[in-house]
Amino acid sequence: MTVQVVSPVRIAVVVPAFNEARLIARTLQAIPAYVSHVVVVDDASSDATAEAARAVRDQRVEVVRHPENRGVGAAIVTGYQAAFARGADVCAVMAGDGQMDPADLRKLVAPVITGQASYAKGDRLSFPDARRAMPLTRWLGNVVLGKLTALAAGVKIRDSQCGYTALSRSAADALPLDKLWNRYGYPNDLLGMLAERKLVVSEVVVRPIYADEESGIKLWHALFVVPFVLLRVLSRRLLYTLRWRMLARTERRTLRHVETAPVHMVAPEFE
Ligand SMILES: Nc1nc2c(ncn2[C@@H]2O[C@H](COP(=O)(O)OP(=O)(O)OP(=O)(O)O)[C@@H](O)[C@H]2O)c(=O)[nH]1
Ligand SMILES: [Mg+2]
Repeated sequence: MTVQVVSPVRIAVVVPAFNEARLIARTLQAIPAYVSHVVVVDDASSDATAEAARAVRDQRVEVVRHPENRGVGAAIVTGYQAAFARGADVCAVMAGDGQMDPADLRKLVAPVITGQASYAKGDRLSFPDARRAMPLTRWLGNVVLGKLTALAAGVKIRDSQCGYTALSRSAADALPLDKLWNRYGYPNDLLGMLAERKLVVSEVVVRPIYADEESGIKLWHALFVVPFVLLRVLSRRLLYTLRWRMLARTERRTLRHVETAPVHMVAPEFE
């Protein structure tokens, strides 16, 4: 008789946190029990974010602190590295300001666990009555940036700016995460990297939560920073396509050369 041992999928959650002492405990306490590991990345907060996270006294929670503020993108990469090094199969990201509904986590990680997608991304814009659940400027900005990101990266995506995501270990291994855009704009850069490598991205409808948190996003991020990242994504994509075309042409030429070259059918020792 053969005994098959099936090990459970290990789901980790990365929580980027910058000055979230007020909301971090509430965020961590709501993380579902099936999550095996939680990495809080305190990005040199000037408040007691790290202490508040440790005070939750949850054995799953590990707090990593950047000595200097490096940005939310860099914090997430630090979190991915720690989570995958601890053996996670799938790593989700939940912000430290309680804006992600833990009830949505299960359906977010599902396509990654089943192998249907390498990356799953929350889509708040398709949530019923999203327009009213989100502040008008956020909703409008997200609609526009979603469309621009879909064009620049060549990926079918609606809510490019949603930070509620899940990434597979194999996709993390395939991506140059050390080159990811460090600050706001990182989700657009990441989508570009995934699309370039033809890794499947799926969107999952999640509930938008806007309550008593404070946003670090400013208008100039939407007007200048994200568009700059999108130009970067687009130029990388064009370069990548060009390189492949040139490679394919060189290969075709080599093949033609081989086909037209005289073929020696007689082995040298019989000549
Ligand atoms: N580690 C780290 N986290 C950051 C930094 N800036 C923001 N964050 C965290 O990233 C998460 C999202 O940041 P927000 O500024 O709320 O942005 P958002 O939630 O995408 O945007 P809103 O829809 O406006 O709330 C929060 O948990 C922040 O604490 C940073 O410089 N470093
Ligand atoms: Mg927020």
